[in-house]
Amino acid sequence: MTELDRDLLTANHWGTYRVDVDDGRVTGLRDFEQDGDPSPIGHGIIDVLEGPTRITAPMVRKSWLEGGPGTAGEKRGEDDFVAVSWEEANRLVAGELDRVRREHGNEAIYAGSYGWASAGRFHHAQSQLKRFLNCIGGYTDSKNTYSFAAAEVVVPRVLGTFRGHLDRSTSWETIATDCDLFVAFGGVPLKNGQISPGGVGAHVQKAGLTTARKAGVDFVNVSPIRSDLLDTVEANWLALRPGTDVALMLALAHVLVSEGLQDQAFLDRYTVGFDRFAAYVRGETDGIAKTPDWAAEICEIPAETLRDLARRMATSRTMISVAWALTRQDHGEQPFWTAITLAAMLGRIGLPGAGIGFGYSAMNNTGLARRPMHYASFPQGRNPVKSFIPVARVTEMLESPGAPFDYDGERHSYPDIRLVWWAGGNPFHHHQDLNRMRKAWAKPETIIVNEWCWNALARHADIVLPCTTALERADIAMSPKDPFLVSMDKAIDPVGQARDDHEIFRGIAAQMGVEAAFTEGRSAEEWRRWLWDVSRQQAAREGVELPDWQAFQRDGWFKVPAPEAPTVMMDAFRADPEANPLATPSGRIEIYSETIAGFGYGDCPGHPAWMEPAEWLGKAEPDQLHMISNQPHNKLHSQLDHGSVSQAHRPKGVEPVTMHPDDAAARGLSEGQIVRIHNARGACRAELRLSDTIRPGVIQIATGTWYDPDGDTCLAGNPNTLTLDKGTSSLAQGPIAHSCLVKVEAAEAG
Ligand SMILES: Nc1nc2c(c(=O)[nH]1)N[C@H]1C(S)=C(S)[C@@H](COP(=O)(O)OP(=O)(O)OC[C@H]3O[C@@H](n4cnc5c(=O)[nH]c(N)nc54)[C@H](O)[C@@H]3O)O[C@H]1N2
Ligand SMILES: Nc1nc2c(c(=O)[nH]1)N[C@H]1C(S)=C(S)[C@@H](COP(=O)(O)OP(=O)(O)OC[C@H]3O[C@@H](n4cnc5c(=O)[nH]c(N)nc54)[C@H](O)[C@@H]3O)O[C@H]1N2
Ligand SMILES: [Mo]
Repeated sequence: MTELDRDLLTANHWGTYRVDVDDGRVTGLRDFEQDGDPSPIGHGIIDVLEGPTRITAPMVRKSWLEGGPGTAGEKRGEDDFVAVSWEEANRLVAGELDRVRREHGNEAIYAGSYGWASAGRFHHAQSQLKRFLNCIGGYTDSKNTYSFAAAEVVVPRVLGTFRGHLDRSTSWETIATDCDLFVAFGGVPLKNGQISPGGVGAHVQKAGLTTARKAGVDFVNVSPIRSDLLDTVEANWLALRPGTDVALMLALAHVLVSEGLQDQAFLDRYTVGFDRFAAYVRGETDGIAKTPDWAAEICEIPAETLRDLARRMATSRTMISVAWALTRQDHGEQPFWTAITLAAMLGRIGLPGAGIGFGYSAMNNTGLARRPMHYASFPQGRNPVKSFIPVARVTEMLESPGAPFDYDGERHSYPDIRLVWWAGGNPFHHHQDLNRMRKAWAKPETIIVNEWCWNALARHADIVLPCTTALERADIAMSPKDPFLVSMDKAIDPVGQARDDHEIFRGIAAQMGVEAAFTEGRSAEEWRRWLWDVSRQQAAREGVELPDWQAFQRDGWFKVPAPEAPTVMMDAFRADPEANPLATPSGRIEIYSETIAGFGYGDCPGHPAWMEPAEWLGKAEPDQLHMISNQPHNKLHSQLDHGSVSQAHRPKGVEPVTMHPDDAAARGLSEGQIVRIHNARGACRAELRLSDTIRPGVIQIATGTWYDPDGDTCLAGNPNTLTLDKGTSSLAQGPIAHSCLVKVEAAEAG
């Protein structure tokens, strides 16, 4: 499409690719030559750009169109859709927005619209949606993420910031040179390193791990799943019960305290509240000493193994790595707080290759040496509406308007939502207890969705506005988390009547008389130039010269030079804690937080503590199993689940579930069989895979399968029919997908 004297490029959260186009159609993607470890995920888009799953015209649910807003919400997901023109769609949407804001106020519009959308800096669906709604009076928003909400709220109380430290994760280089022992809670599964939000130029996670191993680093994989660490790093596997990491870490702390192995000088200089934590560990406050024998009962790792590990950690340069998954469980605030405390006791925070790492397990960018760049974002404007929810409280909000909820020391109440708008996220993927959510989803008067494919979200909407994919529009992949800046070229024309999200909102803005405020008079091309030029100025202030727009377009990509020295998290604080205090009340690491203690929450006390999760193997019925629904290796969440790469792993049309052979034998189940996973909340079908790489008592089924409900059962295998919808605690109210007990039986034939 674009007249360029080079191969076309595209970029997304899973990589950068060259695009082959023939006669107006995308015929293939080729791996980016700068990427030594490319991800296959991208190739899954080719066969679904067109065809029955593509939304090619604005669509309105029949009952809504005939009966108006609020008609037969319970038929969402079952009703037929009627195609309408864009003019008609714009008229319907504008009229309904105007009605809702006049009758109920802008607070009645929920547009938290959580989700990953696409990688481009301009066509970021949420930013487009939020900017548009801010032009017409605002909306109720959401706070925090599904990834690690608990950490986003608790870690700033303990370390002053969470994201600030995450963005300065200690580089893999220093792990190879300065680390002896890498203790990975939740492992470092290579499947996850395929991803980086906003784009990936070159994948480095595998090289980071293998180089460290070659340099002599010993690995410990604390996880119910052995394959959470690459075989070649020869990790020692501690197959704990899910949800019991805090008990295990407390036992390590107990060994350190009782053998006097903690680094008291570090604790004295850099932390507050250690004594109160130590008293709890010794059992002085609750009568329970957190000994290895105590923990062994809870996590089912032998006490002797825990003693040995604690002593090794005390005498080695140790990196404690915690997977984000540990926050997505009941009391998910505690694992990171406990891990930080343990790392402080070892005294190596702020030194190369050691200390604490948040999420080497999660993203390609964790541990990737890169400069701290700042780029321009598409401006969202100001939202005059103050009402919000913690992101994972969406079902409760729809169920209970006006009901109070606690969050981070404050009490708020749920708004009365009449209109929901989602653009660039999929709650029928990400939310827990989908059968419950689906009932609550029937309540709003109108649900509007921008989507490109007929997934469960689109099928459960009233008005579906068909958007383009990245291949149908021009953009820039420019993430401060990756050194590669990539031109996302327009490869083909929009499929059917699909429009870019920006163009969708421009049309509705025009209908409502706010087009000039929405566009500021700039075309899409002019916005891209603006984003580049402002980013270029900001980069210059960091001492990095980005090419001008023409040169960038000519070359297609640019790599920001690597920093001169590797990154070490919290090195400045360590070097001089008085000059570089943390942004906590004490300026130090708060092992005890007066602030949190002051909130008086029974489910989140003033120091890290073990609290039994709502569901775990310690209080399971004999035939119950713990279900881990982790990230899929063959896609990003639900994106491209319908594409060839994802479908190739699902020959029987249902998602595979992994089970230990002993658990299968006890149930008379065998490899390849279709099973039914169920609990009181619902059920899903899955194809059984047997493996001794999973701990007995635990099953693993990836998230991402498109929800396909038949009553309370998902026929395709979406595990969120089973997960529990409850907040981590009154502090963060984060999601807890990983605290979930289920039963498994053979599926009925047919
Ligand atoms: N059980 C369980 N559940 C989980 C998790 C878990 O571990 N276990 N993990 C959680 C986590 S960490 C996360 S981050 C969430 C992820 O949840 P989401 O981010 O909501 O999931 P995605 O499937 O990435 O949703 C992105 C949606 O945007 C659409 N899209 C893509 N490009 C565009 C575009 O240009 N415009 C528009 N309008 N739409 C576009 C896609 O088609 C897709 O429907 O899931 C959470 N849910
Ligand atoms: N391919 C691919 N990569 C992705 C994503 C994707 O959808 N696909 N999603 C991205 C996103 S949005 C996010 S937030 C990150 C998430 O990154 P993570 O949260 O780190 O990813 P998960 O795969 O959910 O979990 C990592 C491992 O933790 C283990 N685990 C689960 N529960 C426990 C527990 O209680 N204790 C211990 N010790 N281990 C446990 C599981 O075995 C799991 O494999 O991944 C990102 N990377
Ligand atoms: Mo996430």
